[in-house]
Amino acid sequence: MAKEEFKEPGKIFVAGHRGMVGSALVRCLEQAGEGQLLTRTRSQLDLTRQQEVESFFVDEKINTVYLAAARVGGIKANNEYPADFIRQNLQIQTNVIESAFQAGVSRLLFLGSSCIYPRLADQPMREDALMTGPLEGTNEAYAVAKIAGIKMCESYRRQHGCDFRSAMPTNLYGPDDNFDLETSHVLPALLRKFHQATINSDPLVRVWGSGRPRREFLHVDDMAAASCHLMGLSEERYWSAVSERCSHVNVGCGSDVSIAELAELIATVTGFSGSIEFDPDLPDGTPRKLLDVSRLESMGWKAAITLEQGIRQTDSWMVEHWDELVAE
Ligand code: GFB
Repeated sequence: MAKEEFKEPGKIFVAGHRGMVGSALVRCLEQAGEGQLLTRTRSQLDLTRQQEVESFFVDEKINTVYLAAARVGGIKANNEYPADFIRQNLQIQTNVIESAFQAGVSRLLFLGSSCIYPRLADQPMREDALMTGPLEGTNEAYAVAKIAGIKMCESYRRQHGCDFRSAMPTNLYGPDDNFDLETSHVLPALLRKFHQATINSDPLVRVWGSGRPRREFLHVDDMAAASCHLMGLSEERYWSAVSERCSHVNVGCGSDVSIAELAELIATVTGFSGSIEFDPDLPDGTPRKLLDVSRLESMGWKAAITLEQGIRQTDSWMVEHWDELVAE
């Protein structure tokens, strides 16, 4: 596809627009005011159904795709439902990538996760650490699906010349996150637990695991901005900054905190003054997961929202939606 043609982003399909990342992408693209946004709810278009997805792409003449639809969850959900995580993610991404190719989509961004890297990868983790060692057991099924997505994009480029790119975000959080205590990630879970404990005047909050694992957290609006930035780069600029067999770009803020430090920060933001206890019977997962973001920075993008700002903003969002959250 000629680059001149791409200057008009045309119809932009955001797959997964009701999720935390998809809704942030919609906000970001609306603000940029380029192209015509196209979204579909799950009941309108089931992305796990190949035939439906193929017909949708043929009918809609889509030019650009942000592939943010995925089955996601925290450490417990990943550990308990590995079959669902591997099957649904492989189906969604295979259907969307193949249909995008068949329908002549000009540019696609596949979104993955930092759990693609080996459990004990050198820190910070560079893109070329991919497939250099065994994965973390609690999310191996999800990680394998995401690695397959990156390799599909690379294979379609090598065989068909497609401009299919990949971004690998670190642990994300923000508005529209999942606040369910069983299936969520740590940051929304702790916001909810500490807020509830403050309302109830509870003396104690229990935090899963040892508190020692370290995680890097990025606000979802930063993730959306980075995604739009990567998609705005010319074909030449993107592919000269990556390589054909290592084409994904890490998206993070470049620093991490321990789960114990995160809990302290969330206690402060929510006004909790009781004590914090750790529960070593629950899994820690990977000891550390900090991304090397030098590739992204060399492509001209840097995170803007600090962890404290992001947590305060997400806390306000949660408090505003509290009645809906506790009713679910
Ligand atoms: O956010 P989280 O579930 O994801 O857990 P991962 C991070 C750390 O926080 C773990 C601890 O060490 C948890 O034991 N933690 C403490 C808690 N309290 C809680 C709590 O109440 N809820 C949760 N969920 N954790 C996921 C992967 O791994 O990260 C996915 O399973 C994906 O595949 C995602 O990659 C970004 O960072 O451990």
